[in-house]
Amino acid sequence: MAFDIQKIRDNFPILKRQVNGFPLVYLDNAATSQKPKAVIDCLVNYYSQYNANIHRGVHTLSQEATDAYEQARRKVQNHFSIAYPETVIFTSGTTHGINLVAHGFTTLLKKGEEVLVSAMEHHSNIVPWQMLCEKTGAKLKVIPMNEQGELRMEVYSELLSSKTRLVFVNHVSNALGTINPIETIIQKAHQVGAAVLVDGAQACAHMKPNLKLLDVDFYVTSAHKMCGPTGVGMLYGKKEWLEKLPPFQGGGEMIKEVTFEKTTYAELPHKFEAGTPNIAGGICFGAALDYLNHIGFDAITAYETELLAYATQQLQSIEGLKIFGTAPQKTSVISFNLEGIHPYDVGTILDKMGIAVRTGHHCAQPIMDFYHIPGTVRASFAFYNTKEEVDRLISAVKKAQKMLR
Ligand code: C6P
Repeated sequence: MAFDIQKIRDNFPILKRQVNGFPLVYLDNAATSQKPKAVIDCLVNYYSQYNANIHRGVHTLSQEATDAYEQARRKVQNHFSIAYPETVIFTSGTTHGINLVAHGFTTLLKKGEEVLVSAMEHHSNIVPWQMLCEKTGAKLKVIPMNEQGELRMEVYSELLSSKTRLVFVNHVSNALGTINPIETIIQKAHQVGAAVLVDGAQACAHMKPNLKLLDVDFYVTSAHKMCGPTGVGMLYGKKEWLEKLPPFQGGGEMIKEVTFEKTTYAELPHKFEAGTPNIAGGICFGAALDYLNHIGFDAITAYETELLAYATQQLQSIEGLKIFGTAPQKTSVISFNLEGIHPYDVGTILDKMGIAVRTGHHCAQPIMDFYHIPGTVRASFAFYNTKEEVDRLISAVKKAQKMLR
């Protein structure tokens, strides 16, 4: 499909909205993406045509829902080049996936062993591991970053040792946009026998990771950042790991047999999918992947790269504006501050002009501490944003600067 931006924008009903008397400019895509009609229709169709619980009923609706849910699992499997469908675990999102793995390692990690986390993680990829270390007595060490917002790979190599059991790192930083060299990170970790969990929450809207090639141990992401519904996501784990980890939650669906004396657990993926899942979410995650693949990730990446270059150049031309996160390998995320002005005030004024950005620490406080700032204004672009919208941002930022100085 040729990249026809107007046609693409027409797929997103929300982009026709007015906010505070202005046409909406939605630049908070890293928080959550907007939803195309294909995904909205998928949700409406599920609830109006075949809403039923899955894996349980013999009746037609239940079978239709089960088939659609399992078909969505296959779509996720194919999209991420995963070898076995049962290694795709549906979760409620990235946070759930990370907590599931961290919980599993309470039985596998020992006192004195080490886990490495990068300095640019979202709190979701810090706090569960801190909790794990508290429970097990393992030690958490930090892979530092440099001023540009890149990981210091030479220090990473020094930190790795025979004591390292796990490394967790994001594929893309939500606050800086940095694309981390996860191929090298995974290879080096494997050389010392450590497993790697990659947080792909911010990557999957911009690229299509091939998990087979990456040889990653665990990969987690959220559907809502990639045009899908909220409350659903994916945990991929290598089969041998998922078989080793204990279940995260107990309940219906995850058992083989229950007696008061002993319970045995179901096979993968059900062992990790206790209770009624987000059925509509899972099915329409599949619809979101179909939609993105129809546009094609080569086209998405090329378009977003151009948009990022244009927005960066325009923002840099504003005197007193500083960009945080200047790594050469970046997705279309720009964090910035205006000298002497609090990011919250900038965000509030932009909203008055119909422009949605995120302000604050972006659930990545260690990054803000590194730069000695309370937070940033973050403009995050998707393939449905335009150069005209960048221009609206630039003129609004200039206006805010004048008003607040
Ligand atoms: N970041 C942002 O505005 P959930 O909430 O589970 O779908 O995703 C959590 C998460 C984990 N890792 C990274 C790198 C993330 O960016 C996020 C979510 C949003 O940056 C909301 S805080």
